[in-house]
Order: sequence, then structure tokens, then C-alpha cells
Amino acid sequence: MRATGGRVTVVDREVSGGCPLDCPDACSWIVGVRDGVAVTLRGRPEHPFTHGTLCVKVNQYLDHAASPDRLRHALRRTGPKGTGRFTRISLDVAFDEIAERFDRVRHEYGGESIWPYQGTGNLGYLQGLQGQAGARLWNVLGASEHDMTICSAAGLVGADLATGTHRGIDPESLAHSRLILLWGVNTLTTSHHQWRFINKAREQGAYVVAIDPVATRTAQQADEHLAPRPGTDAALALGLLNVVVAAGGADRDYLADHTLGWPEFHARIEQFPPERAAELTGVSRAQIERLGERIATTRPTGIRAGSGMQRHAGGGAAVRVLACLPGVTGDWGRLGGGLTYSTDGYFGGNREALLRSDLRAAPVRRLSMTRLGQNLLDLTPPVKALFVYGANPVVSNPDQQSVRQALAREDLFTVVVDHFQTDTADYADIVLPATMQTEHLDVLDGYGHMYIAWNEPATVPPGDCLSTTEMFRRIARHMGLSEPSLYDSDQELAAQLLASDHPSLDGIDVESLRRDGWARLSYPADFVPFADGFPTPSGKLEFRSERAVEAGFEAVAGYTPPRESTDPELAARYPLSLIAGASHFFLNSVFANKPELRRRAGPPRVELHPGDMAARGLTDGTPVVVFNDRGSFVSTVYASAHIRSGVVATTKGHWMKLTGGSTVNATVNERDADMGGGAVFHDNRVEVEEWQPSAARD
Ligand SMILES: Nc1nc2c(c(=O)[nH]1)N[C@H]1C(S)=C(S)[C@@H](COP(=O)(O)OP(=O)(O)OC[C@H]3O[C@@H](n4cnc5c(=O)[nH]c(N)nc54)[C@H](O)[C@@H]3O)O[C@H]1N2
Ligand SMILES: Nc1nc2c(c(=O)[nH]1)N[C@H]1C(S)=C(S)[C@@H](COP(=O)(O)OP(=O)(O)OC[C@H]3O[C@@H](n4cnc5c(=O)[nH]c(N)nc54)[C@H](O)[C@@H]3O)O[C@H]1N2
Ligand SMILES: [Mo]
Repeated sequence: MRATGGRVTVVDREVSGGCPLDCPDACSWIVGVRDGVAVTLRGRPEHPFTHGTLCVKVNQYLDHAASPDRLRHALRRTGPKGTGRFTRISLDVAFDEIAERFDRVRHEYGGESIWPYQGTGNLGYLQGLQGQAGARLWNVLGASEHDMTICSAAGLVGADLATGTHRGIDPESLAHSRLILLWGVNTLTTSHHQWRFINKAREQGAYVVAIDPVATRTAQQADEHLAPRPGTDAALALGLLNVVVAAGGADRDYLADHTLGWPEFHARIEQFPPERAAELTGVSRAQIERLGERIATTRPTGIRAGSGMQRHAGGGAAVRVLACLPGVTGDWGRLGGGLTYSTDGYFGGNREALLRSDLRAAPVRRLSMTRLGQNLLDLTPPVKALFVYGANPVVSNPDQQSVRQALAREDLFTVVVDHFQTDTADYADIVLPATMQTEHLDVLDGYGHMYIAWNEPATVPPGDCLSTTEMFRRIARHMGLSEPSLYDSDQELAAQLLASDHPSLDGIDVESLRRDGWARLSYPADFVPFADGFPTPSGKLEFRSERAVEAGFEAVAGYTPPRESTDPELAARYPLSLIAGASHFFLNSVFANKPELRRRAGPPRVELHPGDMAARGLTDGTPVVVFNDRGSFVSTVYASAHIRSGVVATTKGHWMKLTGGSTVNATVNERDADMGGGAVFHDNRVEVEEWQPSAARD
């Protein structure tokens, strides 16, 4: 029996699981099942990080899974691409057709004409992104490789150049920080379980600073807020370091023993006196000096960097400088000091056992996720078969027009695997219905904590829904492929993943994980990851990096300006920078079709600084068109003192078909960031005008 919100729900059994969505917190949860139906879902109370609470979105997960419009059967398209006209077919017919089309394009154009396009809908090791579900099949077929560039790629490379890994500190150690910098991260919306550790630090007197062009709900809860111009964070960090050094906050012993390239980095810092940093960032000189002095005198200072701040032309460089900052103060050597950006990689499961790259006969090309439109329109040899799973690129990718134009190609065979008939599924030739998390087996980690979880199926899937793993087994069978590992069961896959002698898994195996539902990876509780050195070639924190030079980046960490704001002609024509960050009520485009969450989110809106509103003669509630040379979308505008001038803020995730037209990503460029082929969602200049129905631009 289980009491929820005053009501008592009787359950027959409770099943351990975890949230597979693209969120750093990867909650551990418990599903209550009655008569074969999942009737309760709650956070696992004893979990040290997620602590028994889910989020406003996932609290509705069971209802979402039972939604009447959930995809329950395979579909074949009957109308033109994009119009959403489909007819139900059997799974056998669907897999026969997929097998036949894959065979045909492979023989005519080569294996690389198949693009396995995997998104972030599910991060599981078996069913989702972390284990690159389907990799074995793609390797056997010689398909193009999918490069996961859309989210955090630039910052991962930047952090790695400085510290030799992107892993950073244990997010729990922020409880020991005396000064916390929440840098381009909207913690209370995107990773709210972190807040408990921030509160613990606050109880010990820690001071919390948010750095974000928007005064988000997180910034509003901080002790202080700095609002830099978008894309100028590295200049801000270098300006702060200039003050730190002047105030005597550089740790000479640490610099001598644990870092490489200090003289060059010091010279770089000297180029950013506070007045110059103020000019570049739009943050006042006084505020830079105050925070610089605070950093100089507060040990340890912990930094939580989000991925929002690196979706810019200089996003990789910015995270690189942030990773260098605690090298100057010596905070990498202290519990509660250093940077956390992504904990991905702390779990040393045997990923390669799942991927089996040895099954690939020859090297293949890598196709960037964020370049979907261009890659489908321009590549030789062309992509002829696109298999989209866990992704909704029509909504989430840059350059919505080119994505739609590319997906409309009549000679492209597209399969979309999803839970709902998304804007992207409307372009599919075949739609396949996927299981949701309560219906399949998986193993999960998180990119914002140090735990893994076992997700046991709690119920049987509805209709013809199949797990991703089972879909790949069926494609292999319908193609008549003989490689035995293509047919491994989910239990076998989980066992192969966990059969690793990596120390992070000491004391953890399939039996224990399955029994307990979760485990902390085997790292000490008060863990200072780089106390004994950094995994760089020099073993030190590298302000200067040979690997950077080899990769074509600046040798010494520095500032790469935003691209569109520094193009004078473009910046004059499009005077506003558009930032579309996370919605509190959606997870990327997931839940944006859930009526209750849509109601709570409200219709799409853009917000402007009151001065920018007045300059355009706009008033609250005016319908506006937001546009640039790439495209436009219609929205409703509101004034907000929370937005810095020169910025338009909105949120990502709204579906085209539910909002009646193109959305934010119609204005975003497919260009790459400086590192890792990252996306540049927030490096995007636009103008906002009152919308005139007759002058609709798209
Ligand atoms: N509720 C909810 N949670 C989510 C998601 C969601 O859609 N909804 N998305 C998930 C995903 S995919 C990810 S990757 C994470 C992302 O987690 P976060 O990184 O926290 O999320 P974002 O909202 O993308 O970006 C954070 C902040 O960066 C700010 N920002 C933008 N440009 C700049 C800049 O140049 N400098 C600075 N300093 N700040 C800047 C934005 O205003 C925003 O408030 O969250 C995950 N969690
Ligand atoms: N303007 C702007 N655009 C952005 C961002 C931004 O900050 N601003 N953020 C970017 C970021 S950080 C990210 S990570 C990307 C996300 O981009 P995508 O990876 O495309 O994520 P979603 O749009 O949420 O689409 C995920 C889809 O997967 C489906 N799904 C969920 N679970 C499963 C499953 O188990 N199996 C299958 N087959 N499908 C499943 C969901 O129903 C959903 O349709 O968006 C990016 N887009
Ligand atoms: Mo993301």
C-alpha cells in the first residue's frame, strides 16, 4: 500500500527504475504496479542525490505513457512527407520494408548511405544514447557514424584541454564550497537536485553567484547575479582572474607544482583588465572587481557550468577558461573547489562491449547531428536512409527550414522511432512505436552525479510497442544477418556492460545493482579528483596545451568572441541576441505535447528588456515576429526586467504542429562552435517586430 498526496493507492509490487531523460540528475524511482498496470511513480527516498523527489515533468510520466495519442502500432506514410497522413501496418510488414530498403541502399550506394540518427530522448545504456543502442547493427552494415554534437560537445572539449578529462568534480562536493559560481546554468529548472547541496553550503555561509544574461529562477535565488552579454563568458572569467591576480589570490605553490603554461596564461590574463572585461561583457567594472576580490579571498570556490553558456562560437574556449580558473587559485586541490560541467565518464562500464566497433569492416564517415539539413542536402555519397530514434530534429535542430526541406526529399527513406507522432515523425516513411521506461530493461548513469541505476521493466508494453534493443534484433533477423551478437538479449547486454574491471564498479555487479536498484560508483565520498595530478599529457593542469595546438586551437586558454554579435553589419541589422534555454515544464521537446504541462507552460512567449520593448513601441501581449535572414517565428512579447538589454529570451521545445508554425530554431544557424562541432543555438542575432498577418514571413 502506498499513500500519495493523501490518497492511498494499493499496489501489488514495487519495481526499481530510473528516469532515462536527458537531464543531469537521472532520478532513481520506484514504480508501483497493480494488476499489471503502473499506478504510482515516486522518487527513491534513500537516493543520496535525487533524494525522493522527481520533477514537475516526470511526476506526470505514467500519465504521459498512458496517453491516448501514444503511438501503439507501426505506421506507413500515405500522404506527402510532412503532412502526417499514415496507415497502420503490422510489425512484420514494417521490418520487411526496412530490411529491404536498407539492403537496397547499401548495395547501390554503400553502407555509409545509412545514417543512424540518435537523439537524447533516452540516455540509457541499452535503449538509448549512452550505449549507442543499435551500434552493433550499424557497425555490421558499415553505416555512417552519428556524431552527437547538439548538446554539450564544445564544452566537453574545452574542459578536456585544460584538465585532461571533462569529468570535473563530484557535484555533491559543492556542499563544501564557500563561494559557488552557477555559470550559465539554470539549476532550479534543469538539475534541481543539485540545489540541496548548494543549500548545505549556504547553511555554512557560502555565497552563491549566478552568471547568466537572463535572471532565471536560479539567478533570482542567488546572492548575486551578473548578466554578461551572451557569448562573452571567457572575457568575464579572464577579467575576474585579472582582479584575482592583482589581489594576490594566485596560489604560487599550486601554480608551480600543478600547472603548465602559467607565464603565458598570466600574460593572457594581463590583457583583460577589469575595464576591458567590462567593455566586452557589459558587466560593470565595479561588479567584476567585487567578484574578483571575492574569488581571490574565498577558498574553496566551486563552479557549476551549464551547457547553455557553451552554445556559442567561443563556447569551447569559454569552458576551457572556466576549467583553468581553479588552477590559478589552487582550488582544484581542495574539496569543494574546482569545476563541474558533466560527470559523464565516471561510470567505467564496458561501453565498448556494447558498441563492438570491431564489427565494422572499414572506417566510416562521421556525420554531425547538428548538420542534419546540410548533410541530407549536400553530401556525396548521399544519405539515402535515415533512421531517427530518440530525436525530434524538426523542433530541436538548428535551421528548421533546411531540416524540413531535407526531410521532405522524396528519395530519402526515413524511419522514425518514437512514443508520439512528433513533427519529425510526420516526415517518416515508416513510424515505429517505442516502449517507455516502465516497459523495458535498462542501466543508467547521470551526467550530474556519481550514481548508476537499474531499470527493471514494470509492465508489458502497450500494443505493438517494442524496446529499441528488440527493434534492432528484428531488423537484423529480417535482413538475415548472421553475426551472433546482434541477437544478444537485454539481460546479456546488461551483463556485458557491467562486466568491467574498472575501479568505479568495485563491489557492483548485475545482482547487486538489480537488488538495490541503484549504486554510488566506487569513488570516495569526499572525493578530490585531481589531488594527485591531472590526466593530461603533462600530468598537470594545462593552461597551455600541445593537444590544443595539434587540434588547431589556440595554444593558451583564451577568449573567442561570439560570432554574430561581433559582425558589425549583422549586429546592426539584427540588434538582439536570442536565447532559447530550457523550459521548466518540458524536457527539450518531450512533454511539449502533454496537455497539463502545456497548460502550465503557457503559449510560446518571448521576453525583452523594458527598454528594448519601448524602443520598438511594443507592449505586453503584442503578437510579434522574431526574424533574421534564416527564418522567423511568431510569438507573443512581454517586457521583463529579468532580461538584460539586447537579449530576447524564450524557451525551447514547443512543437510546430501545436503552435501553428515555425519555432525558435527557424532562426538558428547550422554553423559549428569553436570545438567539438558543437551547436550555436544562442549565438543568434534577430530582430523583433509587431506581427502583421499579411506580412507573415514563413
Ligand atoms: N526542465 C528542463 N530541464 C532540462 C532540459 C529542459 O529542456 N527542460 N534540458 C536538459 C538538457 S538537454 C540539458 S543539455 C541541460 C542543460 O542545462 P542548462 O545548461 O542549465 O540549461 P540551458 O537552459 O540550456 O542553459 C542555461 C542558461 O544558460 C544561459 N546562457 C545562454 N547563453 C549564455 C552565455 O553566453 N553565457 C552565460 N553565462 N549564460 C548563457 C541561459 O540563459 C540559461 O539560463 O538541461 C537538461 N534539463
Ligand atoms: N533553440 C534551442 N534548441 C535546442 C537547445 C537549446 O538550448 N536551444 N538545446 C539543444 C539540446 S541541449 C539538446 S540535448 C537537443 C535535444 O534534441 P533531441 O535529441 O532531438 O531531443 P527531443 O527534441 O527532446 O526529442 C527526443 C525524442 O525522443 C523520443 N523518445 C524518448 N524516449 C525514447 C525512447 O526510449 N526511444 C525512442 N525511440 N524515442 C524516445 C521523445 O518522444 C522525443 O520525441 O535540443 C537542442 N535544441
Ligand atoms: Mo542537451
